[in-house]
Amino acid sequence: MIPWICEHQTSNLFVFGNFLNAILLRLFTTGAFQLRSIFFDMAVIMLLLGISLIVKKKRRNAYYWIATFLMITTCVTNSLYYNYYSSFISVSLLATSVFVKDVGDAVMEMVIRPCDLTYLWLFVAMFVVRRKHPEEYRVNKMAFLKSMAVVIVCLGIGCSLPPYSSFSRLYKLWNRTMVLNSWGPYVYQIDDIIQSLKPKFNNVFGYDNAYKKTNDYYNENRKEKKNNKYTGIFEGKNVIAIHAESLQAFTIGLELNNQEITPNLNKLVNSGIYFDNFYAQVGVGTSSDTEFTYATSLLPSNNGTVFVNYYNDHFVTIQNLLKNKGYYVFSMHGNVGDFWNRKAMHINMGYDKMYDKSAFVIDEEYGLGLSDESFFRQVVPMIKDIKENVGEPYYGTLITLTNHTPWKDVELYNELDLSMEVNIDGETVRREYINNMMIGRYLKSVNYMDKSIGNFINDMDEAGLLDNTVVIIYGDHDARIAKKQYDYMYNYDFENDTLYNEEDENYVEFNDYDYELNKKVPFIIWSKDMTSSTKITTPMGMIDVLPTIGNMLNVYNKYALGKDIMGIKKEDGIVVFKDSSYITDKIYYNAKDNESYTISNSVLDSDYISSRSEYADKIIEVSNDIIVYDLTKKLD
Ligand code: GP9
Ligand code: MN
Repeated sequence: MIPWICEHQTSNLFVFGNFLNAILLRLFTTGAFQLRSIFFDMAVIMLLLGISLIVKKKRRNAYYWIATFLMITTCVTNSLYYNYYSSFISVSLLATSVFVKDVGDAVMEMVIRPCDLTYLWLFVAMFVVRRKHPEEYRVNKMAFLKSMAVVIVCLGIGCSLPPYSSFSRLYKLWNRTMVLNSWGPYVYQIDDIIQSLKPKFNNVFGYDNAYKKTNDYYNENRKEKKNNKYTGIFEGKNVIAIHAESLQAFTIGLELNNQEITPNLNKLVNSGIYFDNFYAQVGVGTSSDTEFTYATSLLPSNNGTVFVNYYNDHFVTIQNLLKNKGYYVFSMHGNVGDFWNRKAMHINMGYDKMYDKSAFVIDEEYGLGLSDESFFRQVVPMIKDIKENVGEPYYGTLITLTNHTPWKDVELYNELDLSMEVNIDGETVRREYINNMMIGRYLKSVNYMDKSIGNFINDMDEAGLLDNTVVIIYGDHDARIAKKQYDYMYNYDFENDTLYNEEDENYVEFNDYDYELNKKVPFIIWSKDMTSSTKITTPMGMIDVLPTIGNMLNVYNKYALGKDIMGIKKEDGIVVFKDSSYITDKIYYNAKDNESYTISNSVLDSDYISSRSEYADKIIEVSNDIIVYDLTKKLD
């Protein structure tokens, strides 16, 4: 291809060398390979080659060296970083002083493998070729146009190849490994730079207007702190908050085959405070959106994710509020620390320390990484060490991992059998039912997570770590299981091994609204000394957690957009989702179709929907402006 464009030896080496390095990077890191990605490698290389053909000849040399340096640096840094973090580097991390300190330490500790330096061969080769072929290059417009034609063809072929879901991953950028596998290292790094710099441009336009609207909102809606019988009930206690991956509320209390799916959580529900009308309010940021909303009582960002794009913003968080009351605040998670950019964002949220994958012995891996059972087993002595050597009170967030979709290897960690034996005309017949379906795998994985949490609670008790301690458990979002899986689970006809239809008396309707309402996640507050159970049925969102547990811990965030659920009436609860839909105790309002679904048969005032829709739009706008324009600092 290159001779068709130009006869330069340097150009040939530039294209071949950078293309080979990109292949080597995949080989020395993920080992994965998607055909589409090499077309994107070639597109970037040919774009840079084309530019070299119209750069003035006295700058041509410098251009080649700079372009080659950037391409080789992309490969070397990602190869090094992957070896240490099993993920790929981001310029956004380098922008935080904390990260530079960490990466400084990390680089010192990193074992630099020989393969991490192989990419440097291209420097040597470029040097030799430039010495042997110092011929001057004239500007070659035709060759430039031919290069651009190759770029367009490569982009076209790349985009025409699967997986097509990868376009959203470019925007979300939550799983860097998937993005690099799908788009190649050069497009990955360009995307990372864009995603990291995007917030800086947002700040330039619309700031004053956003500040005025937000300031007016708080002046008109200033909520003085109101006490109630729950105020300060946990003040000064240790807090362990379990971020339960993809745990949905329908699993609580569920029995199949006379087997409880969540026997341990059921015990906590039946002896603690259980919010059974609780919803996550996530956007593209899923887990990280929940962490953000839980900590700040703000809704996730409308553009990008806070953890990746606004990790440097100033927020009032429960972590900082408790730190100001003398708490030691930590987070623990068995995945790499920069997944969702947590390493940078957790420090910014106020955690004193994030214990990520590198803090654990990776002795058992399922799904995304360290198994929950091993994670929780290792966490107990770590908390004991904190108690003894750092002191109390402490607040710890424990983020689980195993129950992450798609639960493909669930049989490796849970033998729970969800097939059913039925007696038909005196003969016992076994029906597979949901046993091998996605929803069956999910329930087996939830059962495993429940067992892991049950073991954790017991181990903590045996270690004397439940005294003076509150345990909070919340599902971080729904498990993204298709509606038809639920239809099957609720409408399976065991006798005839088929599904009931709508005429059958046993048919259970599970419509689109039921599917949305089914996305509830559990929210449990429990402590060893609780003597009775309390069930709260007020509609509650993740945004209400900070005001609710903050009141119990006696901390207050005046910028919280949520409500202390213990201080409002059931009819005042409202859960606003990112598309402006919302749930109250009476309706589910679907903003997309401007349709409402009745939850309880009540007569609605004429402005019931319009007033709540206005409220929903307002808190979405205020949340987004605070994030995009980093307004908390200014409001303060
Ligand atoms: C990743 C884990 C899962 O470490 O928290 O993130 P999710 O895919 O649920 O956002
Ligand atoms: Mn999650």
